[in-house]
Amino acid sequence: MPRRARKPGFDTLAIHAGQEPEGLTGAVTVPIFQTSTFAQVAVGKNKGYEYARTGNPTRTALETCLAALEDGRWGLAFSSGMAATDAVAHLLKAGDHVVMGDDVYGGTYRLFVRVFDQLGVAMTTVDMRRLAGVRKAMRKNTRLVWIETPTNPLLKVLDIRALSEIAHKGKALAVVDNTFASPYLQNPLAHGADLTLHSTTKYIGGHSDVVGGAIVGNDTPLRERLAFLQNAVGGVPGPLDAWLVLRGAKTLAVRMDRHSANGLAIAEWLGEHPKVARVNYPGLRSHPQHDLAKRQMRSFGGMLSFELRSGEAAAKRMAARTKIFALAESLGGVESLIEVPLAMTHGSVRGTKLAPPAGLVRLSVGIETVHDLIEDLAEAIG
Ligand code: P1T
Repeated sequence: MPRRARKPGFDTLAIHAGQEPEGLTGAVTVPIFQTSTFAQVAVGKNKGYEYARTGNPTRTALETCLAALEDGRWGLAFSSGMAATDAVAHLLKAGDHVVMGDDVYGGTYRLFVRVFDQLGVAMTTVDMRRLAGVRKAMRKNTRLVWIETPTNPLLKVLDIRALSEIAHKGKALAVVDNTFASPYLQNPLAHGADLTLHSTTKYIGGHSDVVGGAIVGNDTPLRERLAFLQNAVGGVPGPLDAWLVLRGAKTLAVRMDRHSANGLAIAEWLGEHPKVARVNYPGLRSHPQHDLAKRQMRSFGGMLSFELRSGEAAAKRMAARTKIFALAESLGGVESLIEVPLAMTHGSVRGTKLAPPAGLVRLSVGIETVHDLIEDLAEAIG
């Protein structure tokens, strides 16, 4: 991209960062370098790539683009959000301690309590809306503070700046799982976080056709450690998957605007429905952290959750009845999805203090015509 005095805008970066026309043919779209290895010029001399687990030009384009979108110095792409989370967890060693929010994606919690716990890494979960509780949870050996915001599935909004300060005071890394917001709505590095992490399966990919993950940061030694883990552990995306995520990223801004508009309209509609007991959406004035969300986020996205007055059985009935909203795990695609977290995405927190209400319904509001979505929900609520 030509150098300019003013930094290019988000939409321009999404389409051009790391994506110069290809040198040999001028192809405007980054090619899918579907190769596992690269011929070397001489022993010890190559053209920047040697083996595709270590690096692949399609993946490099994606990593450069994601770094630009999060306004970070570097990006690393992984084969899934969990592979990215695993790389961060591998920065820890036996005897270290993690402080994590008490409402996170079930798989994130599971990785720490079922895998890293076995390796000697302890964890405390705490309601991160209360900073005093977070300070109390910090120990001498706390090396990681895991901040997912907005949270999955209760849409709590956490103060990235304040939590990063607490982490840094205790010499711990502040890592934000930015999956629900996407880089278009929230840039955690600008609020003091050390790393921002994504399941690119969700909004960045945007079309429910690929699984991927990413980490973006500014600190160079941290990049070296994570790039080492990316290669040593090997959870890398293949070239086609990297390309699909990169293609999704190009339209992230326009999609997020529509997700946010549809999300707000549906949250407001649900909020007035007589059968709905409560709606969790950061864009509603009634959300307890609405002011913080306005400071920290550009808009509020397409994720929301709610409870029906008549409880769990009614929630499950409703989730099975929608016609446009597909009953499915995952989120962030152009099509709307509905699910019951405790029975689906958050089964691994069942029986713990992290368990969401059994009757909680979660929506990933897509970019379809909003009246059709509201009609679908109205008929399913009955
Ligand atoms: O599925 P994967 O790409 O490995 O990403 C894991 C992940 C990480 N962080 C958050 C906030 C997530 O929501 C997820 C995956 N979540 C779902 C599949 C879901 O339906 O909530």
